[in-house]
Amino acid sequence: MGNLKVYGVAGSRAYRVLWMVNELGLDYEHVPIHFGDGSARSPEYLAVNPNGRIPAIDDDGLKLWESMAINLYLAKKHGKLWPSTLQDEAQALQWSFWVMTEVEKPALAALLHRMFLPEDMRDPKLADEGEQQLQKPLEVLDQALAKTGYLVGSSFSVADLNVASVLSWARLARVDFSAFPRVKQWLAAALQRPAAVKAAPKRP
Ligand SMILES: N[C@@H](CCC(=O)N[C@@H](CS)C(=O)NCC(=O)O)C(=O)O
Repeated sequence: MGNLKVYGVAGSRAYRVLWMVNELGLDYEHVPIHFGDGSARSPEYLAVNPNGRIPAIDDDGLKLWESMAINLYLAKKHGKLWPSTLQDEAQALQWSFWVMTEVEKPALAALLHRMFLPEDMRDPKLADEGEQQLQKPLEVLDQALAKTGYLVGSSFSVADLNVASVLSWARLARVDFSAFPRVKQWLAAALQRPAAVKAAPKRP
């Protein structure tokens, strides 16, 4: 079975990877490296991810970082949530790059400035700008979901997981999805999957 370590606390981008390992039903050791306390800068951790960021994995000696790359690797390795054709595989890569380049930054702006930053550091204008910048990608996503209700093929795959895990920030930030009903429903269903619920940070 091998020896898998997942680095990074659930309340970070490591959530995306924890969700994936739960979907795959893998045995793993969770190493809850935090991003705010210097532990991601220790020499031991820098030997896993020289960027000093979470998440990362060590899979039987393979050290890998970048949340989307990790999830694509794990799905392909275990042959689950992984598309069965080259064309669908290409689309899973497409959606994973897309969500990082088109969605992550504005979603994070909305999250930081509506929820995560201390109140005196929040700038509502930056949150609203983030929400505004999400309109076009949300429209693209809504159209893409029209055919089967999933991003690639006709069942839940790594593409849905990668995109939904990033968009979970927009949902937390109370971005208005009412103009994108397919996205709203697809996102709610994805985030309610048992593996996603299990991976989510436990709130007191
Ligand atoms: N593109 C990377 C980003 C990783 C990242 O920035 N993680 C944050 C936590 S969510 C982090 O480690 N921040 C610490 C820092 O930047 O010093 C990925 O998706 O894995």
